[in-house]
Amino acid sequence: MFNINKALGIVPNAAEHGYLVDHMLEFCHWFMALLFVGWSLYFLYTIVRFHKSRHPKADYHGVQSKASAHLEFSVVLVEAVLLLGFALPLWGKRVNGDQFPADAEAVRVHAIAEQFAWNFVYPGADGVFGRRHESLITGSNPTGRDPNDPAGKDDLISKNELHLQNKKPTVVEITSKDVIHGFAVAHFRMSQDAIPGSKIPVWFRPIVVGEFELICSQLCGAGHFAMRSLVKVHEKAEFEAWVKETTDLQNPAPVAPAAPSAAAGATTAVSPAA
Ligand SMILES: [Cu+2]
Repeated sequence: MFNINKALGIVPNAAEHGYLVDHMLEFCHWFMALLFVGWSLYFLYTIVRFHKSRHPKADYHGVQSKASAHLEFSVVLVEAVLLLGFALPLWGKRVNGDQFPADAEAVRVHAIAEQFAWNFVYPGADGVFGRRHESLITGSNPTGRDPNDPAGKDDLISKNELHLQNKKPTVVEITSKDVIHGFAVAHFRMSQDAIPGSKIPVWFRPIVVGEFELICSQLCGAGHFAMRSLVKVHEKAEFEAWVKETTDLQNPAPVAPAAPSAAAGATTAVSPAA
């Protein structure tokens, strides 16, 4: 069937819940197209039907038939069904805390917006985000990480690159350092404002491996147009490799002290090539 969403240039869906949004959009577009054609035809009809040559004198009683009232009522009914039957339940499902994936089974990221960039923080190997505070934010500490919190020692920071694992539920907690920004990924059919002082969680499950674009969806200043970020959805092994590589780069494991000579001899014994 002819797909209005596609004809209007919607980007392909890349998130599990995206099809639900697309179905609703498709239905809305068909409904609006029907209304547009219907009312346009009615408009043309009235131009002819009530032309001055046929009605030299105005009729002060107006329409007697109830047809237009019934039509208006049906339109309101369809709109109510759209809103109460589709839009609100879908929204409820997306924001209901009970339906969020458990921490252990999700990729968790904190997204911190600023003029004009995105900082992403991952909890690192311990799975715990370290403390952060806005008073600690400096040029070299863009996320305000508290150096005294051991949980934050292994946190990973990625600027303008959001790395995700395909098929794995993802929870992003969104906030902002300065003004209101918007976290919007059209391919994931999602958009959520980033509000200073608020931490707003969203969740989704990417289902397509590839590169997508995250844009700021709130006019946030002179550099707004450039406030975009790469979203890279990896296969599991590739994602784990990225985590390891970033960990080695940002939080290298402390170098082990030189082994005593006896141990060195043992190593030589099992590995003659060395
Ligand atoms: Cu912005």
